[in-house]
Amino acid sequence: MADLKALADAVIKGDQNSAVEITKAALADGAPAESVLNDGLIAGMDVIGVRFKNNEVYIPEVLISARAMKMAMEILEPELVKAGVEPVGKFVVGTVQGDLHDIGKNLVAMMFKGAGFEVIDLGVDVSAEKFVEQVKAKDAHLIGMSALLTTTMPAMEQTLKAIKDAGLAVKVMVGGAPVTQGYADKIGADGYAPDAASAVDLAKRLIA
Ligand code: B1M
Repeated sequence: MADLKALADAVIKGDQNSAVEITKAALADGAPAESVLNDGLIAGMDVIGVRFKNNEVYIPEVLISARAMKMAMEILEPELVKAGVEPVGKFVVGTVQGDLHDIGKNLVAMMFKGAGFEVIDLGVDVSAEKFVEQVKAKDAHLIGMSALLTTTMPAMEQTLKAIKDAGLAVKVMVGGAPVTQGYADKIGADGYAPDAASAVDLAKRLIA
C-alpha cells in the first residue's frame, strides 16, 4: 500500500530523493497517478503554502519543497498524461513589461504548479501583446501579472486593456510588492493577492 502521507512529508521537508523514491514505489504498487499527485505532492505543497502564509517558513524552504515536487513530477507526469488527468486550470503568468524582477513571480508559478495548475510562465518584461497572444494560444483560464516597480505598475493596466480589447474571457490577477487591492480595483483586475499561497486560493475562487 503506497504511503502518500510519507510522500507529502518528503515534499514538506524538501527531501527530493525520498520524494522521487516514494513516487516511484507508489506507482509500482499500482497507486493511481492522480492520487499520488493530490494526496502526496499537492498535499505536501498545500502545507508549505499555509506555513509560508503564516510566516512559519520562508522563501528558501518553499524553493526546496518546490524542487522536491518538481523532481517527483518528472516521474509522475507521463503517468498523468496516460491517465488523462486534467489540470485544475491553465495559468499564464509573467512579470510585466519593463520589469525584470522574477523571484516572486517564480514563487507564484511554483505554488500554482504545486496546486495542480498547468503553468505557462512567460518570464519577465512581458508585453501586453505577448500576454494576449499566449492566452489565445493556450486557451488559458487565468492570467497572473507581477510588478515590483511603481514605474511598471501602469503596464498592468495597459495589459488589462489589451485583454479586454481582444475580447478574452479570462480572469486577471495582479500582485507584487507595490501592488495593492486598491490598485487592483482601480484598474479593474479580477483579484489581488499579497503572496504566492494566497494567489492560489484566490485563483481557485476565481475559476470555481
Ligand atoms: Co530591484 N527594486 N531594482 N532588483 N529589488 C526593488 C523592488 C526596490 C523596492 C528596492 C528599493 O529601492 N528598496 C526598488 C523598487 C522601488 C519602487 O519602484 N517602489 C527596486 C529598484 C528601484 C530596482 C532598479 C530600478 C534598480 C536600478 O537599476 N537602479 C532595477 C530595475 C530593473 C528592472 O526591473 N527593470 C532593479 C533591479 C533588481 C535586480 C536585478 C538587482 C534584482 C532582481 C533579481 C530577480 O528578480 N531575478 C532586484 C531585487 C532582488 C530587488 C529586491 C531587493 C528584492 C525583490 C524580491 O525578489 N523580493 C527589492 C527590494 C525588496 O523588495 N526588499 C527590489 C522577494 C520576492 C519573493 O518578493 O517579488 O514582492 P516579491 O513577491 C512576493 C509578493 O509580492 C507576491 O508573492 C511573493 C511572496 O509570496 N507576488 C505576487 C509577487 N508577484 C505576484 C503576483 C501575484 C500575486 C502575488 O498574482 C499574479
